Amino acid sequence: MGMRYLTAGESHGPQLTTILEGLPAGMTLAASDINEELARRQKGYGRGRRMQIEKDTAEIVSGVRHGQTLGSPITLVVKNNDWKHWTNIMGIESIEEGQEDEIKRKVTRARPGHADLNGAIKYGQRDMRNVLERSSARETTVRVAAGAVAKKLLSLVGVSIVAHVVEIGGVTANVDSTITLEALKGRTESSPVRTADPNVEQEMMQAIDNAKKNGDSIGGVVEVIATGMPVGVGSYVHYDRKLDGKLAAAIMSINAFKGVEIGIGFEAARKPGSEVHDEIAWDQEKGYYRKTNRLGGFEGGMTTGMPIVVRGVMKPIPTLYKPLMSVDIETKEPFAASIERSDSCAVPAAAVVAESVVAWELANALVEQFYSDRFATFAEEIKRQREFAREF
Ligand code: EPS
Repeated sequence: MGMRYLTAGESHGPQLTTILEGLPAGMTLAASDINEELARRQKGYGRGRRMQIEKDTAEIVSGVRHGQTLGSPITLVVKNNDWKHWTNIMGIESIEEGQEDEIKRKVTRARPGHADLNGAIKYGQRDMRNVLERSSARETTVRVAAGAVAKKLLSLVGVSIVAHVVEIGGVTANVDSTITLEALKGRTESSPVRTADPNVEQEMMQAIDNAKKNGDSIGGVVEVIATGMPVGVGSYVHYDRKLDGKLAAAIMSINAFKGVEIGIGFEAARKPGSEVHDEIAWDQEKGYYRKTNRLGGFEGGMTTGMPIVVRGVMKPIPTLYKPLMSVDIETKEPFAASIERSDSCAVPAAAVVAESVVAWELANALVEQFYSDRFATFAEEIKRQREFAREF
């Protein structure tokens, strides 16, 4: 038995919704656990005007009673404040033929790098608003809400997780590898670009300013670190149960993400085996451990008990003030794709999304492996696994 979640909602529709299923009953959960994470996602230098309109908060409308999960589906709702400006354009009821031009804000000009054209062809939509409303990264709001519930579960069983920005527009952070997760959290939370390296913070912000000034956008790299996972979560037995594979898929599922690495990742291609693998050691207190963590917490598709380190690459947002050439699907004429508003950089926000999707996968892997309908029994099983691994 595992967990699953579904999200629904359009960027300028009335609300975003997610339904989470499979969490054990008896876990403490409050709306504030979720709202703190939603606020983190909205922050970050380089965001556009839409984030000033929204103040994302989740309402829990099912699955929780008096602060505890019931074991039934948990439904979370986040209202779009912007909906009030879009009520007619995004209306549910059918409209008269003559009203089309006035009401629909029809999009026939495909923006390069977006889902617009492929989505329009796939669903046979002559109005690409029917695609972009859902392909918008606005959807990540409820993925962060789902991730917040997963993070709560992880925190209650001794797993901590944090994401930070390691690169923006070619400016790279240099973070001491011995930094504790708590210190990393503290530093990133007070940084406008969510980096733990104060020396490059200004430079990153400058890179964002430059991009904005040039009507351009920039991408970057985010890193998620999770500590406290017990040994042996995941599987070497089946390809579709390898936990590192699931994390890779989760990172790649985030809007605008184009690559993923675990541990030293692509660097491993350029090093001999003796500099890639981590030596195994044992001591009374910790049990088995690795002297280094170049493999980022995974061997054989399973956790090693070392910190999990996953990195993701976000491309620059494709909505550009500086136009790229494209084609109008009505006229087939070329045009320069331009826009009204956009984020020039959403990498700091994407770090929170990456943290959330990784948290979900880790929580799900624990629920699958140590399943109980009752949260206390589930937590007890995880504790037993840790003791077993230490004494093995
Ligand atoms: C987005 C376009 C912008 C962003 C949006 C993602 O929205 P709008 O079209 O309303 O200006 O602000 O991000 C969010 C709304 C969000 O919550 O992160 C897009 O096209 O992907």
